[in-house]
Amino acid sequence: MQRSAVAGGAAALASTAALLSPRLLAQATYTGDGLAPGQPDTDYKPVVVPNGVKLPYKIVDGVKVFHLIAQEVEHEVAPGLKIKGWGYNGVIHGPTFEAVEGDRVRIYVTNQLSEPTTAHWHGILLPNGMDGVGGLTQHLIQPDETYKYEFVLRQHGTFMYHPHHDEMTQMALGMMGLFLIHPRTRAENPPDREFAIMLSEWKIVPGTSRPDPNEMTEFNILTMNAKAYPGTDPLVVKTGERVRIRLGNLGAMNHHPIHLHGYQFRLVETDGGQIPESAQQREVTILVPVGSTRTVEFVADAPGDWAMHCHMTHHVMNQMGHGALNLIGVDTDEIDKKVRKTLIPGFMNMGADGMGDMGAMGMPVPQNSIPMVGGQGQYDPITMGGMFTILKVRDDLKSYDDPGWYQHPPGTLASVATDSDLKRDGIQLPSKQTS
Ligand SMILES: [Cu+2]
Repeated sequence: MQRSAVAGGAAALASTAALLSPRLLAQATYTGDGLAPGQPDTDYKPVVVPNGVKLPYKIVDGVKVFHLIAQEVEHEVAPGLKIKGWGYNGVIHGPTFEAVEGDRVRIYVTNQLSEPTTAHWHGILLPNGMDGVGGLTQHLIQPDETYKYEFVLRQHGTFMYHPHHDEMTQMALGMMGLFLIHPRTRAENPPDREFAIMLSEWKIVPGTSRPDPNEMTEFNILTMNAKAYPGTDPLVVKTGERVRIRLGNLGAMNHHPIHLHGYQFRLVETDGGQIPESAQQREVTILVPVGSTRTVEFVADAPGDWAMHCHMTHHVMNQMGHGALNLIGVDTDEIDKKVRKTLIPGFMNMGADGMGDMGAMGMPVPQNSIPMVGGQGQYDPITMGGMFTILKVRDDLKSYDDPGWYQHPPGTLASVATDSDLKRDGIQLPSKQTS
């Protein structure tokens, strides 16, 4: 069907077809050559990808032309930890595609790896031969070869891309990216600030730099856009702005329940499309399953520094928190002395009083590794690392650069209880526990 054929009578067909099949709707709307290339700022407001970059494109005869180059990339996961991974165009994860429904895209993929690869456009409705499944729908892209993919974007939403050859290795080393498609018609009530975050997980043995693709269960680096806290950039918004956060998960094994403090958000979209407003559920945590995207929206009406993180507690720790002995409640002085004397000079056990002190004590860690917990907060160390970031909402912002820590108005900050507080409210303190 050509464009001219759908201009008139397709609306009625489309509305009933949509109930039966989004593909029918898509085909009724955008087939043939595609529409005029959608333009940033005119047809859409670009999405912010914290710590990430967009893939540039040029327009050739009405087609958006992109070029992905698969290659080895050195990447800093957080200060102190650099890895030798695989990515695209010099970055891990790969750069984010941003386009508009109806665009015709032509994507060149050059393979600079030491093994074959392919590119799969995850969640995108396209001709079978463009689907990028090595062996099944195409030949492998051999080292130094360049392949060409071309299709019309028939939908909008949050999608992803990744190799579909030796997935276990290539994705474990970082090869994945986001593919954002804006609606052709701008929404009536568009978000003021839009963010996109890819969730992933890695096994990187402390002191090494090559992610281990053989790991099945014990991932020790959990990332948002390939950064572990304190490497993650904050999401900065002005009070009152409508915020949309697009989350994708291409980790190997784990689903991630992403929790935002201070707000209820609405689940507005999955990779299966928009959710009608009447069906949008309010949540404070959204599970992002492997191979899926979830998009949430809220109005940022509460200023502050609000944590946003995976709620699996082992996913907000960095390398050194995993595999330690459980010594909580044990008097470890004697153990320390004996081990120091006989086995390891300078040995220091970890965690007899809980593990909250492990970020603060400047504990030595192996070269090229990061401590278990995150960074220094405004008041004390933040005992979360990994899949953790901060939503910073401020009344007065001159730019969207990191505004620093939130200054809590008087009377709105938790503080130590005074004797007169305790007396006034009749709080009896228990006698100190002895262990
Ligand atoms: Cu998680």
